Amino acid sequence: MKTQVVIIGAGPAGLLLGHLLRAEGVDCVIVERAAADYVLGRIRAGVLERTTTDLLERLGIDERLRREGLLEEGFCLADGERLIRIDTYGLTGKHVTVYGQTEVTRDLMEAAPGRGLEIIYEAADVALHAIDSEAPYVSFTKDGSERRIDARFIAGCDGYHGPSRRAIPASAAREYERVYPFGWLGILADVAPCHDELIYANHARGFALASMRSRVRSRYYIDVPLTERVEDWPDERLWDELAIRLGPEAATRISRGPAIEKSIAPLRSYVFEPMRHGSLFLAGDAAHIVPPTGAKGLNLAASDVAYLSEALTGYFRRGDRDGVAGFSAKALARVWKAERFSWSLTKLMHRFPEDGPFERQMQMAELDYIASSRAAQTAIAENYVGLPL
Ligand code: RFL
Ligand code: PHB
Repeated sequence: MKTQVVIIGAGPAGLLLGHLLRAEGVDCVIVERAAADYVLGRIRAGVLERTTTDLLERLGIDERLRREGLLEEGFCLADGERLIRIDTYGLTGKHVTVYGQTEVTRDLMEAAPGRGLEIIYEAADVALHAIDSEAPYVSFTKDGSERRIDARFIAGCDGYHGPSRRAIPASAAREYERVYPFGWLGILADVAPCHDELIYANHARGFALASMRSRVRSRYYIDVPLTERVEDWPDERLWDELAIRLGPEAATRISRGPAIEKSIAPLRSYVFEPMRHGSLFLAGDAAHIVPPTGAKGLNLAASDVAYLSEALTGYFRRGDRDGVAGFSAKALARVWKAERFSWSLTKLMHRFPEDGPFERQMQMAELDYIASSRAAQTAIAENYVGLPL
């Protein structure tokens, strides 16, 4: 089999890239290790930037998003007692949209057949070959038989654990990493959210986030040491802890219910440079990870593939090699700014084991400053709604 671009991974990055390329008449095939249902079962991101929703609108895959997505005009930071509202819409003129990654993925999957986007699920032993040449190929096993797809380019959209990044020789790359000493324990429940906007709280006992998927489905998180397990947190213990950390105002409005999903995700900042090697491009979590505190991971995957589809379209439609050559630098400039924002919000809102009373006072002073400064609120708001492409 031969195509123009083989995309590895059918997460948000791979699916969006596939649709963007098909919309421009570029041939591509997506090869995914997991089954479609498994991909849909992962509960992850919940907040979409305008850049991401604009892409879905451009593709015309936004009908359900417009109907079911919740337009958020602001969010809150909490210091254990009060809520500090960041009026993102008033400060930037932009909303973010609450619409789960699961729903984005489902919409992109369902639109694929009608747009000539082929997705091969349950592909085992996916391997990349000849990425230094102009004729790379991908091999895999499907239903017991060996298969091979030849292409001009490979797009590695296979997340943090996929094979694409590892195909790049270490001598040609540089990695930057910060691993955090805690994880986020998340709970999804069919209860009304405690507040109509998200609340990120820094309480003396630790971090908490009140988020949602809809007006009847809530998503909450607390930070926990990496030694803890989900079994250590029966629902009632988790609801009690959330009520304390989110502060008195939110606590009175928390509705409790059984967990539909509960899991612990480790936090990491990670950047791999460059995002292109020969005929291989990396996009999304394959190239970088942010801690979830700024809600940037999925949105960065979307901006990466917006840049990449532009570069690849230029190459195939106009023979333009500059876009391809400039992709990595362009994408990384935006990635590093999102890394900075996610890292600084993580530092502001979490307690680190090495922190003492001084660091706690610094966090409280910074929150107090944010509460009183329109300039500080604007800086947070413009990063939260997403920097321009
Ligand atoms: P994904 O979603 O990991 O998809 C990669 C796909 O590649 C497949 N794959 C392979 N395919 C073929 N062969 C192989 N050998 C393969 N190995 C892997 C995988 O099966 C998978 O289908 O990466 P992608 O597309 O780059 O998307 C990135 C986002 O998923 C991620 O950044 C976000 O979920 C991060 N994130 C959030 N991002 C936001 O923008 N806003 C949020 O509110 C937000 N909240 C979150 C988050 C991530 C979280 N966790 C669990 C890490 C909250 C949490 C708790
Ligand atoms: C979520 O709803 O899962 C969510 C929201 C905001 C974040 C991270 C996760 O910053």
